Amino acid sequence: MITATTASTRDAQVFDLIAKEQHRQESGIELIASENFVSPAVMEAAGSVLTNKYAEGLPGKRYYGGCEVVDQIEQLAIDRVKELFGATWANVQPHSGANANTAVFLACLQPGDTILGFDLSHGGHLTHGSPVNISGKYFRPTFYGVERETGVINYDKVEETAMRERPKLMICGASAYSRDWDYARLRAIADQIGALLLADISHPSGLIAKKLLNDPFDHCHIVTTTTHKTLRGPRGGLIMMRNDFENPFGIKTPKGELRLMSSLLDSGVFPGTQGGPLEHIIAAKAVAFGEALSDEYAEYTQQVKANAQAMARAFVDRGYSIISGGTDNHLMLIDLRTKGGNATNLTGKLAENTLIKADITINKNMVPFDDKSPMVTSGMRVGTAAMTTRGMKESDMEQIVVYIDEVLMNHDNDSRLSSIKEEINEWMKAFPLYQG
Ligand code: DSN
Repeated sequence: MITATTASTRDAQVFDLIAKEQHRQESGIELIASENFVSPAVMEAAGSVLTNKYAEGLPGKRYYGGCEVVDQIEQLAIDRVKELFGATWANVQPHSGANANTAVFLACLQPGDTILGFDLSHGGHLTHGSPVNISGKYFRPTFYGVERETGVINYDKVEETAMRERPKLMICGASAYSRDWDYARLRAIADQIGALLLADISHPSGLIAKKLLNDPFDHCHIVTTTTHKTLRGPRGGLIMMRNDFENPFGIKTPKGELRLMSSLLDSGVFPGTQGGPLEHIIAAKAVAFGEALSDEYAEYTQQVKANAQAMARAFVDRGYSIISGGTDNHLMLIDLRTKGGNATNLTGKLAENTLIKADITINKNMVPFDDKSPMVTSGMRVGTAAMTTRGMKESDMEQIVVYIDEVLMNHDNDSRLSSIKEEINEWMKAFPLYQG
């Protein structure tokens, strides 16, 4: 029998550290654009007995017995996410966004095939062809980027690159791009060269679900996302399609029929790139998708967007330069070189290391055409998903920018930084995270 943990049998080393992390999350300002805070129900499902179960396969088609209950849970997650995005097919098993993308590559590409993605140094993602990732090692990566003058993607240039490079798969989506995407234009480009189009909507997926941004599903053959950013679920990934279709690669079933893309993608996840699905995390995804179907979540996403716009205005008012001049979604990328000139010598690294002293968490980020290395950078990326979950509104975003500016302008004044930290810790008590 496994007995319940008591105060005396508890693994203090681990649980004291978890308590410290909870305190860190509760007492600081969290602006990492890819982070959010999940509900207690999501955490309860993620910490449930479902972690004990092996369930390789799909609902109704498993390689293990005893899957009657997890089948129902996984089916619930699939049904809810299909309703949320208006999709007709979903695989909720990818352990992460990176795994979701790798499964798509395995389903659609052969080693050496050409892919075209958004340049990482312009705001793209590691898994869209970076030479240090499997996507750039096993395939031939080519890239498009933003214009130096505007910070915005020029779709005519994307077309030129696609026509020249003839990728088999085009990828749109980013981790640091604050503007919406023209999915219809990208599909028109993909159709000219017979490429498949993948949208990785990991960052703005919550805003897309609530129709606050363009809908990729009618234009992109395949859509991937993480579940833990604006979608506010447990850490994980998923793959979806609105319209399934026969694979263009001639891969047939034993009966000689062309396999559907959904079947290739399912195989890309398991057995292609993963083993047993994390049914506890899939249950937590189901809970989060249920929450995301609510009116309350729709209001939350509207507030995320309104907060990002208020924050962008506040940065501009204080002399900071935002790449592309503003934001359509939940995040923005700030070029620190324009603030304070050489007198402050601000870099992303200095900003990240100084802001954390005041309990403000951001990440340093390359800006397009950056003259500094990825470990230093000229930029910082911030997003509003997490602080909006804590109940913050537009005026709070302005206050956050006041604090950030104050910290950066006093980066060599430790006593000023520690008094700002105290003020912030006190202020955060007005936005409780996990009551009780
Ligand atoms: N690490 C995520 C982000 O911060 O955007 C992307 O994988």
